[in-house]
Amino acid sequence: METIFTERHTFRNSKTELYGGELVEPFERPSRAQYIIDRVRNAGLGPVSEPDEFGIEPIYAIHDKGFIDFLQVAWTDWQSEGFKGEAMPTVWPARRMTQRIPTHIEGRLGYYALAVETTISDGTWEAAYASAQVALTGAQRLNEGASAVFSLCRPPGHHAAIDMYGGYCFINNAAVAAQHLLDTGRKRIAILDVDFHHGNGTQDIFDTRDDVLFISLHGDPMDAFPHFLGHADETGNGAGKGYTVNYPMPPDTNFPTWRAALIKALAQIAEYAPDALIVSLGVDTFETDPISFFKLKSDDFTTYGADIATLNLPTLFVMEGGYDIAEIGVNTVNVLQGFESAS
Ligand code: OKP
Ligand code: ZN
Repeated sequence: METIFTERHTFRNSKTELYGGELVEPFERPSRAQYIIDRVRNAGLGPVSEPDEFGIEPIYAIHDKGFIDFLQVAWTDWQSEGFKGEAMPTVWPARRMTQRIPTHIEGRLGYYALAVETTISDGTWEAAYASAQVALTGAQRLNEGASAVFSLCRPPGHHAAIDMYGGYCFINNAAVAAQHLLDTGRKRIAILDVDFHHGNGTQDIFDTRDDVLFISLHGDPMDAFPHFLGHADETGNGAGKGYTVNYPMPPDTNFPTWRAALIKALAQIAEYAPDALIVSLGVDTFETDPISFFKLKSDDFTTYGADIATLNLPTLFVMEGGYDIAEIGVNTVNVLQGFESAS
């Protein structure tokens, strides 16, 4: 399987994350991608290629223009205020307040942020943009006839909504890739999100659409980030009714329980009969992940990679989360090798 990767992910190197009331080194850090690419190479998964250039239009095709233009200037606008730390909001358009977009950078940060842990810092836009190009290149490889591709995206994307960033995400890489596949001739795409966290951004983007089936397995939002989306009764709206499926699961969920949800999800994807599958691949379901609460073991990732292969669909794996950094490479490549061994 080919991997698409660029060192430009290192432009995203924020120094701070607000966690437990303290500013700590971010869990989402450059060494994550380094561990994954090292394992891809050492395991002999296949060739590693640089992304091609698709420009900004495929990003505007998914996200609000004002939001994307904000991301490009947020860091310089923040610096112009003379602030010493990295950019983060302190105020939100909360219940019964207006949804007008303020002029001041602090107001715009609150308008476009869905969470405060994720700072905007020097190079954030450049890395997020490159990450989207990595996803687009993977999608284009499917168009060129590849049966499976790994887009090693960083920063991740599945929390990025139409006009909101947060949860370490800025541009929704999986959604941008899905739209590219639709715009180049495919009729139906399924997105299977196996990251520990609910893919609220992807759900938001495709909520009212029937050309993308979105299925997510994740920690119950009553107990886990993003807390305000991902309940089982969210099934899509309008034309999209029935094309969003959520499997929230409680703390300490083990592999047999998780896999039972996966098997249901795979049956629903088969029933939908998409032209391609995108897997939002987060390995923060691992038992020792520092910010998650599922109990998957390294071998389980191999097993479920093989399960996904039974769909026999052109498949694009898009990297999302995973924060037990020492094991992130092994767990990620286990999914891809499990998939290949069953293909
Ligand atoms: C991004 B991705 C835990 C706080 C978690 C943000 C998590 C973002 C996860 N107490 N804060 O889905 O892996
Ligand atoms: Zn996650």
